[in-house]
Amino acid sequence: MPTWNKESLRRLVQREMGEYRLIVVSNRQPYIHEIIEGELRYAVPSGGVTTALDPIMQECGGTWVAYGGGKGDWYAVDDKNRIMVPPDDPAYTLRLVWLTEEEEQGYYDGFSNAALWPLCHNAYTEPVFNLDDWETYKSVNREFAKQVLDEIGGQPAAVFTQDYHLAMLPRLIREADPDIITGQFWHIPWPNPEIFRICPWQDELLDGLLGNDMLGFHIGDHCNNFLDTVSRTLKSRVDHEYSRINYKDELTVVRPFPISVDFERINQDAQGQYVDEEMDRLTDELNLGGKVVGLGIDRIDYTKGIPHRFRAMGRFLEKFPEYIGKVVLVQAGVISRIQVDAYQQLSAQIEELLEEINGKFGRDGWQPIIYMPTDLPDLTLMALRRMARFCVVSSLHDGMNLVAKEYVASRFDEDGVLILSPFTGAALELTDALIVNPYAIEQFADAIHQAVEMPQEERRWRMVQMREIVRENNIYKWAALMVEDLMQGARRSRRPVRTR
Ligand code: GDG
Repeated sequence: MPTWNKESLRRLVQREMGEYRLIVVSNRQPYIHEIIEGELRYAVPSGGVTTALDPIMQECGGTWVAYGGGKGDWYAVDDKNRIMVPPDDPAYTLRLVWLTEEEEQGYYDGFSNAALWPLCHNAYTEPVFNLDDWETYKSVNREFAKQVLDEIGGQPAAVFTQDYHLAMLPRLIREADPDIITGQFWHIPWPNPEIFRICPWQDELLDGLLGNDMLGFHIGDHCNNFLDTVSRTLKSRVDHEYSRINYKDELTVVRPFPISVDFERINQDAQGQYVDEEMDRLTDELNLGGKVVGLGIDRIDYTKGIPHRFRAMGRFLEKFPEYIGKVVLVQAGVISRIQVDAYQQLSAQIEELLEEINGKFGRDGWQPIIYMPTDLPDLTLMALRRMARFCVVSSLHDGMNLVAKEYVASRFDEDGVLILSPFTGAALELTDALIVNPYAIEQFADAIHQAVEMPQEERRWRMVQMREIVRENNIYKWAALMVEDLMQGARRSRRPVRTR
């Protein structure tokens, strides 16, 4: 089977979708507009969902409906709240939904990020269930549904919803127009029923999600947890063998689709002409000459195990003091969701640990951890990946983790060591990483030691194997298998799909 690429995905979409329009719906927009010094500028927000879907929309066209969160968005769109994107090379339509500050707070900061996010991640942060937030979550889902239906205008369409912000959307769409094909991808883990049942509104959430013809998760464990949750909660027939649910006489198939990255593009970008210059600049600016560089890139989130990583770095230097002054961990990534209490506590904890570890080991202008919590340009992130002898992904729980796959895709030199938490979806594929439990500080410190001392030949063969896997299981394969499953499943189960 040849490797999936842009062209083969485009052919598959044309064949499978026929006259159906593709509508992607997500909370976050792929391009955000701001007014900077009186001028309208756009930026690409960071985060896994947009990183994965934008290249697909660029190939396949269609409409992406999302919340317009940028201060300049209103000035960028037409009277239907639409704009063609990417701004430099338009390929698909972006349609924005406006929310008030109160709506954003209740739906996004509140129910999505203070309730559902901790509920679905085993990171020992207690979910906050607030009735007003829940009501706002539902009313915002209704607003999204209204905009999506207006965009579709009664034409044949397949709506592909993204993530946990929009769990109620599929049911609303199906109730309004049962001919619309509905699929959803849940980008975060799904917990077991024992955990999920603490949600006071679990029945309604599940009812919303079962408005989908197809529901995708990253890995089989999350699919099984979802099937178990439904069978314990709703009156339904759950078929574990074929991984499908019959509820209200409608079928939902539940499938694993491990998400990935655009391997070829990252591999090319890593060889771009400015990357070497940027590596030189960073070496000077951060005083990295002659040092072994370790790297972390994460949204600053309590699921990513950043404090665990810092403590492991401290323990590594305690156990192997010969590396004091010789190894540096660069931690990059944007501060996120700072309106939510748990994120403010995380930021404070990180600052404290930095002070403690850098204070204890730092000397003569050298510090063991360089913390850069800002939105760094892609070029800088790429240069850091290229410079890093090892990259640390220490999530306490993570649906997939694209940072791990991006690191592998950018190492065209077949060098570098990936230290990877077993609690990521990525660990099922990248078995040649050094897999280490982030809670086990001794093993974690030893893994850093092993990464630093690993002979070049071993680094090479491990990296070669991991690159083959990411090259093969790339983002186009993720999209192709899902579109195929969604359209063929709908064709088989509840209605004829119109083809050209
Ligand atoms: C969710 C799931 C799943 C990070 N910091 C910066 C930056 N990034 C980019 C990374 C990567 C993306 O953001 C993060 O993706 P992840 O997969 O690591 O994590 P989540 O945002 O939590 O995503 C996750 C994903 O959805 C996809 O399904 O893998 O499990 O939690 O691309 O490189 N990019 C920029 N500046 C930063 O500071 N520009």
